[in-house]
Amino acid sequence: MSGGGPFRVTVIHDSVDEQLQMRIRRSLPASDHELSFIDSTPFVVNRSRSNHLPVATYFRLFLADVLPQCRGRVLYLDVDVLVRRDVTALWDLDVHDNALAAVQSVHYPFVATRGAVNDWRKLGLDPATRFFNAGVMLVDLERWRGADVKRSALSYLESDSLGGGADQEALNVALSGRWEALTPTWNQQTPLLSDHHGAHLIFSEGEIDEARSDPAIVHFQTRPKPWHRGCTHPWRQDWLECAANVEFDGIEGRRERRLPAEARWRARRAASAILKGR
Ligand SMILES: [Mn+2]
Repeated sequence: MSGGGPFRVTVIHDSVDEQLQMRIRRSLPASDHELSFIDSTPFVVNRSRSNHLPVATYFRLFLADVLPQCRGRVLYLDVDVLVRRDVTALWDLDVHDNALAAVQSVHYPFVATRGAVNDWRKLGLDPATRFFNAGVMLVDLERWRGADVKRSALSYLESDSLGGGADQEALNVALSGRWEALTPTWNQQTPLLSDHHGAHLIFSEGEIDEARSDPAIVHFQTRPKPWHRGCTHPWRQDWLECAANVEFDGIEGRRERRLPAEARWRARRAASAILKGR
């Protein structure tokens, strides 16, 4: 992360042990940023019923519970992002009466897009309701708590309407279009990089140019991720340059799990989440 601050950074996780936390701390530049790690499993254990969702699926929904003393705004970031610009500019944006600001999804721009919200009609949603990508979210905690976003999203996650979009789908249904749209530079999604995925249907030429050439936040959405061999993402080199300054060896060229191994790994995670829930 460059510039701005001081920031209070909280890592929400379920498996970062103390040794790894120390290495991450030692990797950070000396600054007055405050870093803490919160294992969020306890917030979630009674949640993963029989819907086979890994516990980490729920973490985003509990962000206001993880920071109970926090008022004002927080910026939620996925782990697969590269922040290239001072994010304090985001804090000053007017989000009007909304609990959340985010960037419209390129893969799923509207609730009626295939794979976004299957039951949009049953749920009474306008098919043109915009759908956001939840990898970067600026959240107004007071409004988030006031609007009970977590509870609506949780009840959707446990309903029969849930498709394949997990917590991102649940948040979009809970807010049903009541979120502030950010320009795509704050969440450069991978399909923005080519002309063939419909980005021009939802963003202006100027917004797309900026997000492609000098993005504030790059979101490595698709596999292979930049730490995998064979990644050809145009911002991979920038990611590697950042990674070269941290205390991790051999970060470049990790072998990507083959699909069956990936499926087994996910199944194990899901299984352990269900066991913990009992
Ligand atoms: Mn992501």
